Amino acid sequence: MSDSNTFTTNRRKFVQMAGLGLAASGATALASTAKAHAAVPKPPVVEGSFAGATITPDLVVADPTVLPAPVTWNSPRTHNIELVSKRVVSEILPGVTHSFMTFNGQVPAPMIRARQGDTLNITVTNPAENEASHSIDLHAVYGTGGGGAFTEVAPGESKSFSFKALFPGAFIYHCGVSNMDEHISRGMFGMIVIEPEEGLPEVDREFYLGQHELYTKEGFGQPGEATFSGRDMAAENPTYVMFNGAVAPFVASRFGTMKAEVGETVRVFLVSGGPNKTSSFHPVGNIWSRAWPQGGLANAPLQYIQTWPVSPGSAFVGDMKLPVPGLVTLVDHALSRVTAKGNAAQIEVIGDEQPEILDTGK
Ligand SMILES: [Cu+2]
Repeated sequence: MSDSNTFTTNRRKFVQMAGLGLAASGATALASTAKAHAAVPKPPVVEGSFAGATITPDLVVADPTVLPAPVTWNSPRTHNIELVSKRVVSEILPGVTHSFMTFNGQVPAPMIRARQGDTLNITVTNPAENEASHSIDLHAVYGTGGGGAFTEVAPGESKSFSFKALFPGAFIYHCGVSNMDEHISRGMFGMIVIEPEEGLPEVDREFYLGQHELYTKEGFGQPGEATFSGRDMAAENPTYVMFNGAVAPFVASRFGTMKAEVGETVRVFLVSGGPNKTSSFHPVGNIWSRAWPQGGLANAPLQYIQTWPVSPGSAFVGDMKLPVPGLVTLVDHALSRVTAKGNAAQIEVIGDEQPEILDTGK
């Protein structure tokens, strides 16, 4: 089989699996709304300023519903954040693995959430069994390398530093060693949210996603281990463009959709790891009714934005109203990354049809 045939076959399989064809997504939407709909349980509220979890213990795929609860305190606090570098062999697709580099075993790394004026004590630990050095650069920090200059840890080392969060926003944090582009591509990035003193508008649910691209010597979907390709990274020609370290992770046929109810307002936090590609972040079938471009939480949100470019090394916070049932597919609207490189995640909106808003003709 020639390379181009392999590519076409893999691409067709992926699009079918993700339910992303037009007919397929319509059918899925119908099925989801036709079934009896029990209330969608709210994910557990995680107290504290640092939280994450994976879908299953053997995967790096971060559970998008596990993130720290919104800030409720109104005087400065101190937070202790512990980050441990871990190598994890995780499936990108069934039968295709990659040896990811992570903070705390997940992609994206756990969300850190604090309030403007708080103090954060950051500890980075590199277990002795690792081979590479790591560090952390947080874009919420004033100082050389955002922490990268004083947190580089060789295997067996642990280092700590403290900083005061003087400005609000949603920021990336990432490994900052000399070949950081490779380490980020392979999973070492997450989000730190510093809420403004007055907090953020309340919403019904929050979801946390990280987009990054992976460069491999093997083609898309080739079974076995997908090994890292520095050459393709330098050429900025990714094999996979993913959310949370897997191809189309949050669709019915993989780990399940993210779920919400008709009438709710939900917030999506997206951290764009890159290392090189900008995410043209768009909710198919919805609109960002409030959007904080590049994570600029100090500013008034923009309203009714369709697609926002989220640069590598940046973040986005967007709210959506959910007035009708069906599927909202979150994508990078550079659409070949969806049809051929694995980029998609879906929110399933469950509830009664609202024919005065949308009459689907059925
Ligand atoms: Cu690293």
